[in-house]
Amino acid sequence: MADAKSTRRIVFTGAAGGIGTMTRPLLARLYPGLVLSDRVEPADLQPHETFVSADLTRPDEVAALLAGADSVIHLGGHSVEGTWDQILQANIIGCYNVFEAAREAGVKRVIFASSNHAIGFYPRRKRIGTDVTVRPDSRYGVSKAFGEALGALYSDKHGIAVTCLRIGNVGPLPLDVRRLSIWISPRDLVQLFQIGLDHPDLRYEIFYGASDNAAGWWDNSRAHRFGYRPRDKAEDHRAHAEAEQAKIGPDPVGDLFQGGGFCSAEFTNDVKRAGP
Ligand code: 15L
Repeated sequence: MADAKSTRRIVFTGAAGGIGTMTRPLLARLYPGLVLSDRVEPADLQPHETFVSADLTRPDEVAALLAGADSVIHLGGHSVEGTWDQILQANIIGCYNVFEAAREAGVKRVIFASSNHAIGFYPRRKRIGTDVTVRPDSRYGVSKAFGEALGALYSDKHGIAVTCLRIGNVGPLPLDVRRLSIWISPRDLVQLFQIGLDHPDLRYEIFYGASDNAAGWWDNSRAHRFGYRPRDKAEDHRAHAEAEQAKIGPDPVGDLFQGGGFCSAEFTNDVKRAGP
């Protein structure tokens, strides 16, 4: 028999995107009440899946989407660097609309997909926790820092349990040497979603979205304290990552910083002044 946990309405924004596509099948098994949302329906929507379209820049559409929701996994938005207007609409206004509609609807939990690009200008040689000052590497990274701040506000002021996941790079394999440090498998990411959706003590947390990576730069002890036990290791795929890296030329700026190419794009500073 389905219990309350499995039937509660959990809204998943950005469901048609890359991360949504990789994690949906795993989540569907755990949470049959999952409602997928995006601007357009995923091409591979399954008969058992529920889909509601919504444009996150439209407060009325977001309010209708979240009516009656228990929790939200908010992945929707622009997932790489973009023009200011793209970032403003999709990631600043869209994110605000989601938190505000969540408050109005009495949503209990929000999981916000932040990104490693909120802290991308930390040098690779530095190990950081989740309590460091943000150092965004792009307008995109700034929008993720904004979402983390918005999450803190809605947690402190309105009592929503908010989990911000500074996601590294999600996929079946680490794509290059940088990703050996920041990679996360889809099933490890789903484990972090589960903590955000179910952990009884959660109020406001930032976790790194990374698997058990020996070359990692991040202290993820907060996630471990909440029970995170990643099952996958980037090192198991080192040969693949190094072979892919050999096809990519050096990036004199990006190679120094955690955010990689997001740091070197549009870069006009002196590298020494920027940090490493
Ligand atoms: C991100 O935040 C992006 O959404 C993703 O497309 C990758 O660029 C990833 O970061 C990364 O840093 O590899």
